Amino acid sequence: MGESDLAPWDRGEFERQLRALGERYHSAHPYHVMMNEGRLTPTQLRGWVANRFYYQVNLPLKDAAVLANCSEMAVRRRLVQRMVNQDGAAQGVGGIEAWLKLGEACGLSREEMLSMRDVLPGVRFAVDAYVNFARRAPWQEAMCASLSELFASSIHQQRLANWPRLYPWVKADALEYFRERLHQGPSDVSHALEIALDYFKTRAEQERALGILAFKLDVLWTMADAMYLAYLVNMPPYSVVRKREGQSAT
Ligand code: AHQ
Repeated sequence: MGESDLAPWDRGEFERQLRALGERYHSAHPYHVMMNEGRLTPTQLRGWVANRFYYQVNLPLKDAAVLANCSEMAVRRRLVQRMVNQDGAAQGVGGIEAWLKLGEACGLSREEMLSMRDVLPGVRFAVDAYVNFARRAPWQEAMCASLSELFASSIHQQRLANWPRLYPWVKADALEYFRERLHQGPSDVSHALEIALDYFKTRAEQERALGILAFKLDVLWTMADAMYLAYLVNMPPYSVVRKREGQSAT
């Protein structure tokens, strides 16, 4: 009997199946484990902030792609709000601005982050795969991919709780992005979850939803893999470990 012949999971079991993928969330990746244990050097932390900036600036493009495919006004309204959360309602506010402030507090310049010159090929390919998926998939499938945020609250809480102690050289008020996301994320992800639980009906469709979420978890994991090879293994040619004047590589 193939998957498509199996009876669909009820709503509760379908949600449980989605949440069970959380064990593959990037909080378990060695890069994030080391970050949370205070074991990253300033260069390795800067590398993470500079590379994640590419993910951050692509979130509004991803949400705009979903919006362009979405026929439902109420959902479009939420997608517009997601974009405003990142782009800001005006110059100088919003998630992307908060990420730039985080980078400056870690010793990166705005120009360096905005230039994207630190972005590793593996990070670029993973993020672009996510945006391109959102462009061509049905909007409900693209919303399903955002369900990786089901597992995000703890990783933001860990950063807020630990960075001031583990990375005291990063000004604590620079962690605004994580605070904002803790506030915005849960309603975003519960909205996306309702859409998924309503849209994927048959067992085959539900299994597809699991595959979509697994793809997004792979996007996040692969980003961390690329950073691990470059900034922890120092593997050429992408160990673009920015040697600052007078500083050692670490
Ligand atoms: O800051 C993050 C964010 O705004 C979002 C939106 C959501 C999406 O649409 O895919 N996913 C997401 C995530 C954010 N931060 C990541 C982190 O580790 O700081 C986690 C990431 C996610 O879980 O997908």
